[in-house]
Amino acid sequence: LEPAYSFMLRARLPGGVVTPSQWLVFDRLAREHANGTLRITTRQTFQWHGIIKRKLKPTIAAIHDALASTIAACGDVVRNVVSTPNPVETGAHAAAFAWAARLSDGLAPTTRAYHEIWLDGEALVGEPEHEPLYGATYLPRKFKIGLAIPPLNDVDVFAQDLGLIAIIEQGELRGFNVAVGGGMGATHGDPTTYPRLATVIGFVPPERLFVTAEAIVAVQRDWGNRSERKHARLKYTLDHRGVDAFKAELEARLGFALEDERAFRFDHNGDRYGWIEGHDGRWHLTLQIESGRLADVGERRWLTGLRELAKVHQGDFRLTCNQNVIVANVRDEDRARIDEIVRTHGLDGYRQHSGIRRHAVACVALPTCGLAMAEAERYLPHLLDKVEVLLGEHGLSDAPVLLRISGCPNGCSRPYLGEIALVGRGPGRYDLRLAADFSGQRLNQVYRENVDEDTLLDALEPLFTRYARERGQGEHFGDFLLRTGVVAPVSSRRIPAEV
Ligand code: SRM
Ligand code: SF4
Repeated sequence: LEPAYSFMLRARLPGGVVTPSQWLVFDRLAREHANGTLRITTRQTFQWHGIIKRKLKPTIAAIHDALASTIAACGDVVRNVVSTPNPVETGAHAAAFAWAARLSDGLAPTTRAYHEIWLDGEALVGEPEHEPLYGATYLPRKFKIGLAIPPLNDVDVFAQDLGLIAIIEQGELRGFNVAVGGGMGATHGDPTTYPRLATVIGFVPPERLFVTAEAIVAVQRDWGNRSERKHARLKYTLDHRGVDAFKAELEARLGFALEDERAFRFDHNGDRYGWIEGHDGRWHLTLQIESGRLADVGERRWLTGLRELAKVHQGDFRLTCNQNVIVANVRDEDRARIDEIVRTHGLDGYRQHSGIRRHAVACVALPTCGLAMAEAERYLPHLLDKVEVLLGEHGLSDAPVLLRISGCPNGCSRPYLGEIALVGRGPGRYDLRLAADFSGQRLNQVYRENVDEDTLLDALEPLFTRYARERGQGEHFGDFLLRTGVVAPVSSRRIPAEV
């Protein structure tokens, strides 16, 4: 008798776009094949947990029949390309999003093996397949691409191997600043691994974007470290070979030089909750889904609520990199009905949430993640309850503070970009990191190492006291900690996971 192994499946959903009919399929799979929950990830897609082995194939087939896929959602390939989740704000936003979809399609593996194994496709016999970009040995490691449209950095563009910053002038998409070498993952106790922010190396007009992205992936394919997996991401290639050498190689392969980077400014890297109106008069409603977990628990009937929305919604859904969902492209006359479903299923909690709760992100961690050292998603609500008490005592309940928690240093919630971050060390113990900025452009630093909950709350309390008294007008918590010297400034775009 074989043990009842269970698996996690992840869809590939470029830009996080989901149609209502796809939603209904994904929801059914969650209830019939998985653990009764749908999990929105920090890369704008869905995960299903707890799928037992014999249900894997029918689940993948159903995802395929819904015109989605799981191909290249994992592995040493270009992963799900993320894009600002509200691309309909102006016509130029829609054009930028179309580029994200083009990159996702054009840089995906072309293998038919996936179809043969999972979809009962034609058997592959004879000559080995030719992968034009990936070759026989694929990439040294995963490769992540994200596209942001200033002033919103809601994809954390500097955490991507390849970050693209859309430059929109007079309502026209002029092109993209190109940033390379972002990444979060690190290993405790190994200072040769570290989170790193991507470096902007230039600008390309739209018609040169695809070839540039493809060439960047190809240089990493050829230059990336294939003997030490911990150093195989593009960030290490750049630091080992030098950004200038990388750029020179890229331009030599392209046959043209990148233009000088264009000016841009990011305000924040969170989501905008509630309704906003798009350029074409359609409306978009962002709902907060704590840790991205859609489940029915008590008053919160979020899985059912989204299912009911999918039954009536005429537009589409957009998953965000902060694990939330946008009910997008709603006609004005349909808003009341949407609001009613949202209210009756407890999906409007964000209205009452404190500033810190609205900006909290947690990775999955226990019980499903085999790499977790500490709790994250399951611990977040309890931690927030306690931190909120401290903030409330100082009149800071509405202060927007960016909190991120990861169960280990791999950094799936992008914790190194949290103004306050907890990175798991062991059961109930975390590194407390502080003083990233509010827009995903500065890494935080270790403030207390390997501490339990009491110690980290004791460490935060006096900082909240000072922040309440001494902060400047509109000054964010992370900036305040840096200005007042609680955390020392670092000049580098990369810092060891532990200092
Ligand atoms: Fe991640 C591995 C969950 C986004 C860095 N990540 C894992 C695995 C698959 C554990 C494993 O390898 O056994 C986790 C599955 C847990 C579970 O039970 O579901 C996992 N990662 C996630 C998700 C679901 C976190 C979430 O709470 O939403 C995110 C799924 C993204 C997606 O839809 O594709 C997720 N992971 C990220 C991000 C954030 C991002 O991409 O914006 C990062 C940091 C950025 C980066 O890659 O540098 C991230 N995950 C990692 C790493 C460290 C990679 C490294 O370079 O060191 C690992 C471990 C590994 O690859 O060996 C990892
Ligand atoms: Fe698992 Fe670590 Fe990623 Fe959290 S950060 S999901 S614990 S691999």
